[in-house]
Amino acid sequence: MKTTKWLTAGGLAIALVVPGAVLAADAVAFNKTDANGDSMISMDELVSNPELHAQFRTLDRDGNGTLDRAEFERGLANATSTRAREAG
Ligand SMILES: [Ca+2]
Ligand SMILES: [Ca+2]
Repeated sequence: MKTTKWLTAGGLAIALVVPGAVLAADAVAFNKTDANGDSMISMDELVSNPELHAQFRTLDRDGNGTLDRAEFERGLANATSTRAREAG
């Protein structure tokens, strides 16, 4: 089967797949957090993520009271690098 062959083609395929998987994970996190589906994360919706909720005012760069996708993903990146620092 063609798909299976491509997936087992080796290191190059893996190198291409992994960054895409990270982006997809961010998109899934955003959609999961955006409970009402308006493409904005409100403070209420962020209650499910205490780590980002605590930083809400900082992450809301334009001060409009909601996080758009870019603001949310910046928060995710910050949270990830913070965890990496604490682990290392
Ligand atoms: Ca929302
Ligand atoms: Ca905002």
